[in-house]
Amino acid sequence: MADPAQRHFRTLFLSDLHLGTRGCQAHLLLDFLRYHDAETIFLVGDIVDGWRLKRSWYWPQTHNDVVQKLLRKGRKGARIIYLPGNHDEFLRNYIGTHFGGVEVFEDYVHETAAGDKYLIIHGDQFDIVVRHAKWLAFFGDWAYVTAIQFNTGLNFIRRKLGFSYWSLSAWAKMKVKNAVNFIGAFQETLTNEAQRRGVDGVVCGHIHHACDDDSGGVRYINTGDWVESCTAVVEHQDGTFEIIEWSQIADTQSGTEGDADEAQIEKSGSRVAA
Ligand SMILES: [Mn+2]
Repeated sequence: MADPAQRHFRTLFLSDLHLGTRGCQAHLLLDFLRYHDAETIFLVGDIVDGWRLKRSWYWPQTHNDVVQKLLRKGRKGARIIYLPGNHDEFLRNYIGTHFGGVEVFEDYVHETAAGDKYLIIHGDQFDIVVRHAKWLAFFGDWAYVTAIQFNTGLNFIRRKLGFSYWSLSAWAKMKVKNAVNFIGAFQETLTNEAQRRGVDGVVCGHIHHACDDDSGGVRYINTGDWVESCTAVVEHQDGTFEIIEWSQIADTQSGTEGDADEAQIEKSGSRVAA
């Protein structure tokens, strides 16, 4: 018998789970996955934190359970599409292939039930553009495309040399005054990219800040993360989108002070750079 609380969507978008780090809210995520199903599941990058795991191995049972739960959804018929981010960019070596029923792409154009096209991409590809937006605008499209290639190449070299990913958003968050500017600049850059590719919108992650905004000409949707905000994006059967803030819903469902306190301690315990 179906669980009455079970919700079934056309599409589910998740990003920035950061499995393999203490910051990942795996318990809340497992709870979320228990109640939410979809025909297609997009894993929009930074799902497994390869950078952190390389430094120190952290892989508790709950993180394993998350992977198993996702793979089980795949076996039961869901299409699972994985778009690597900067923290799991080791998977960029596998673009165009699939493993365990999971397909790997650099980015993907998804068509909604309403017939709108959305670019699905993690977003770290544009870090350098976000940082140097004004200069790049001055030099035009050539500089823009070159900058993205440079960004990808630079991080490839850093990885080969054993350095960690230089995180633009972590850098911006350190300079708190710039954080709001940074979020805005990221949104603007991704919105421009969607326009450049002639799609109706973009679904991305990377900056750990959920958002749904169409004021920029195309729709900008950010899935948020499962480190701090515990948010996901769903597409309903009619093609409309919704941000689900699971930490809030889970808190009201459980209704116990203890759970909320525990989640709060976990939250403040370990932050992960986007
Ligand atoms: Mn990221």
